[in-house]
Amino acid sequence: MKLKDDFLWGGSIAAHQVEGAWDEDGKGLAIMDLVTEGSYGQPRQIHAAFQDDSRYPSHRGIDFYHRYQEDIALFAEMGFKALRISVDWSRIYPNGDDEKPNLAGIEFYQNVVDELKRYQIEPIITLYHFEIPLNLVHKYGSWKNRKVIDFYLRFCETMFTALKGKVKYWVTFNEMNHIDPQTEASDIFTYIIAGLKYSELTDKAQTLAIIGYNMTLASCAAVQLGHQINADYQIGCVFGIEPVYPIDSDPNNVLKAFKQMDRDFYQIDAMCNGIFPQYKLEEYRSQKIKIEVSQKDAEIFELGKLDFIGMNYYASSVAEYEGAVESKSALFGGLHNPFLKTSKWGWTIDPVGIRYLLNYTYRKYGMPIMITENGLGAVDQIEQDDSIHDNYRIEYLKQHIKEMKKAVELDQVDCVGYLTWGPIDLVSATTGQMSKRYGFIHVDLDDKGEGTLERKKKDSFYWYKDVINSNGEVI
Ligand code: BGP
Repeated sequence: MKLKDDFLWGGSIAAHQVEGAWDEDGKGLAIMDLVTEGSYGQPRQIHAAFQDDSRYPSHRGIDFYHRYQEDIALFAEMGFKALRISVDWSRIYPNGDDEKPNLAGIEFYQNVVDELKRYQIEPIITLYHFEIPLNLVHKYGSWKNRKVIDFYLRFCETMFTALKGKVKYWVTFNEMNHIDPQTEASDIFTYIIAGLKYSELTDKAQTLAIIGYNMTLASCAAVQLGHQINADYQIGCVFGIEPVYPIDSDPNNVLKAFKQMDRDFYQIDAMCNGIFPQYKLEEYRSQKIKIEVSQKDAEIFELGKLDFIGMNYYASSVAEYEGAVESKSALFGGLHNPFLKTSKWGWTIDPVGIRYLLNYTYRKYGMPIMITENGLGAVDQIEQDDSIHDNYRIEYLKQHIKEMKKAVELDQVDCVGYLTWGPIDLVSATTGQMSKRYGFIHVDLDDKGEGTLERKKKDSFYWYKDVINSNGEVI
């Protein structure tokens, strides 16, 4: 098998990390509008109200809201076949529970999509990428409350209808899998995904389980709704998964690694098999967590099966084991894998992991997979002549694309697209920094939020253009 002729090469961005214009044209407040910048090892602060001496990176983003035409022209110059964007829910329903949508918000996304279509770039629309209206958190308690599912579905219906005939690919949620009682939680992680601080949750395990369940249900209901509005819609859900390796060949450690990786898959099981997995309900029962699957819910799971699985891949990790001194995942600089180097932000660099993840997932479900994010956050330097020699980024992407190709060509995995994270420099989700750069296009903006916002092509820009142009033959 070769990469298909219509293989979706491109990139992914998210509204709160690029748009800026946080209070323009009727947009309401969304959760990330109250999160400050942080840095490696220093978490972003989550504020209840704006503080004068603080900076909130989403407010300016990289000003994609006003510069999307310029940015899309640059993506087109690289030959992009697809761009994944997210719709900020708070632009469409400023409070989440409004009676009517904000037409200016809809118009903005229609314009962005039209601009993409002008260049034959396939829009891939994520309906939830860390952007819940703040009012839904304060008034209803976020995803703990099933009413929020109804508000989410109304928002989905508005977008499915508004972009009908223009958009084929949809994503219901980005990385809901990080919310689970079994997964290591931190304030910023639960906040990014659900607008709630982990440390402030009462009955933590029960709450995380309900949020995970409600989001899974919401995703299935959205798939069903989307298919009713247009049977041709291809609707996926995106997961951020790290392959987990055992520390050694002790069978207990191998089993531990398997279990640790597998716990990130229960929602994919539900969405691909059409039934909320029994083993997860048993696990909940054993922990005194109460989750009931009603007959109505069971029907929603059954009728809302995905068309494709989206995978965000950055790093692998090593499973914890009895007696481990360190106890954090590799994403945060935890258990050391002596075979791998890490990025400046402590994320392991593991190209083979992408092949492993693609194989693991495809063998489980036999469903098309799209790599919806992959990339290296690194510090770039601008030379005197304005050039940016980001060969480390090229090297990272090159090795990952090679392994992805092996998964397709040798292992026969049906991988339908490869989107880099941050084809243009943008605000980091976990640290709020600009200096953690992912782009092929440099944006003149620093960690203090200062700069002209001017765009500049890096060496990787020309390299990726050749990759796309040759459909992955010239890497
Ligand atoms: C993924 C998110 C993205 C993006 C990426 C890189 O988990 O879906 O929104 O931010 O991680 O992370 P960061 O921006 O923290 O470097």
